[in-house]
Amino acid sequence: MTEYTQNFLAEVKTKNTNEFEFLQAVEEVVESLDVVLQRHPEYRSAKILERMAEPERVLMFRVPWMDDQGDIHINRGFRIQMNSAIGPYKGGLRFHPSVTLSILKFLAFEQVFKNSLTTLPMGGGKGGSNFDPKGKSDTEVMRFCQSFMSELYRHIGPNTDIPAGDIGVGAREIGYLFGQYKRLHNEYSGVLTGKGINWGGSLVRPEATGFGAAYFALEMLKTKGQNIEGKVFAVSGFGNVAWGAVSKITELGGKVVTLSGPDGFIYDKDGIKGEKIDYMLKLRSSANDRVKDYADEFKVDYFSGKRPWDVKVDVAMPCATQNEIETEDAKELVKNGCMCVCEGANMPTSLDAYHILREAGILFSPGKASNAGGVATSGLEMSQNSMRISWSREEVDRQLREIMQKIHNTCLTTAERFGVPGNYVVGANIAGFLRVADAMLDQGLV
Ligand code: NDP
Ligand code: 2IT
Repeated sequence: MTEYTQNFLAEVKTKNTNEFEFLQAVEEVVESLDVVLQRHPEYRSAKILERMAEPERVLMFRVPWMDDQGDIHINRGFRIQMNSAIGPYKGGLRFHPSVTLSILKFLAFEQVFKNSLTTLPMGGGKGGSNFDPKGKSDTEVMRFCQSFMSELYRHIGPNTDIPAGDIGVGAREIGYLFGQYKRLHNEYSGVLTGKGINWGGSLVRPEATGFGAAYFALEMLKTKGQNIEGKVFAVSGFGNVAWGAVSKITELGGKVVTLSGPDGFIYDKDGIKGEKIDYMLKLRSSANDRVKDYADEFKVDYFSGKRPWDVKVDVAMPCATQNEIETEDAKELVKNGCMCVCEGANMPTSLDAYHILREAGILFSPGKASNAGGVATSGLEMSQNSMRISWSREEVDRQLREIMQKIHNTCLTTAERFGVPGNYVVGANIAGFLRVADAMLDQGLV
């Protein structure tokens, strides 16, 4: 790293002590940007990087709600409005007990680069709460969402900030949030994406992140003259992203043999297909958060407290959460001859693990490129809302696939242009950065 970026990182660390996830995300990006900052002194003098590491606005608020027994609970709500240089803030909401300011800042930071890569007009944001949806009734989730939106509504809007789903936030939560926004604002608009198909949602949005990741993996394999057909995949998680990924990989002729949850992982040697894919939806909506139920239902192997990365596969697709592939996991993947790691989740690979995979020459795509299909399809939902039309399933899927192919090519051509051919991480970081940086230069000191 150059002295400039070392100093920059030291300052970010001082300003954001203990925000480990945020610092990890910034460090990963900065590792890639040295070469750009050397070639472009104008970005250095305009302090573009320093500005990008500071959110435009951070909202933090109280979310009081009442459970079914009449007891009162207080959660913490957040919205990080990170960067609006290329469009209104856009990014999901996460409801999970692990949510902290650091986690949402890392996600918002990543979102800025990801949204830029889609080429659609979307800035970056993220939000959520430490609310735990596990074991809550429908009415409790509704009351929580209504309370959350009672504060958030004044800070968002279809041209200001457009939230969507993430861990713990799916169609049900988006419905309750939308209902409350409409009531408070007296306005029917595309203020959220991931809406129900009868009331402004887009076809393919529920599947889009996983579909997009599978399309991206296909493009990666093609660079080695390979295909998805006949390949064996390890997928982690069992939520929205994992479900879309398993569906598309299976459709393209691949075989997915694992799923995981906070409790452990399952190994299904025959592949997860047909009714087993439908069962994933039941697992997710059960609010039990146990993947063991799959093993009991289909009589397959279950490994308690373990991650699926020591299974011998061709492609690994982490689709659960951040830092779920660590040093030892990466070594296992290398040892077992895995040829490709395609991130479906956000930052599922730790920095050290990434360096191990990179040194071993494994194809590796960062989530900000390979999981961009979700937010890209949110962008398509926004376009449909603005035009007051809805496109067919085939049309949305066609545009999604085209966007994923374009992101793939952008990563590779940018990596090549900056002297690191085949490095998707550097390609994604630089290409995502350039579009935002140029817009910031154009817009003056804001
Ligand atoms: P879901 O809530 O649908 O699924 C996440 C699942 O993973 C939950 O069941 C969760 O269980 C489980 N999980 C959490 N931590 C772990 C862990 N350590 N090991 C195994 N399983 C775990 O969320 P999504 O599928 O939407 O999100 C998954 C990932 O994809 C996240 O990183 C998210 O940021 C990213 N993403 C999501 C997009 C979207 O459109 N939804 C778009 C792009 C990226 P539990 O709640 O018990 O922890
Ligand atoms: O991480 C992500 O890209 C998302 N959770 C989706 C964001 C969105 O606005 O659709």
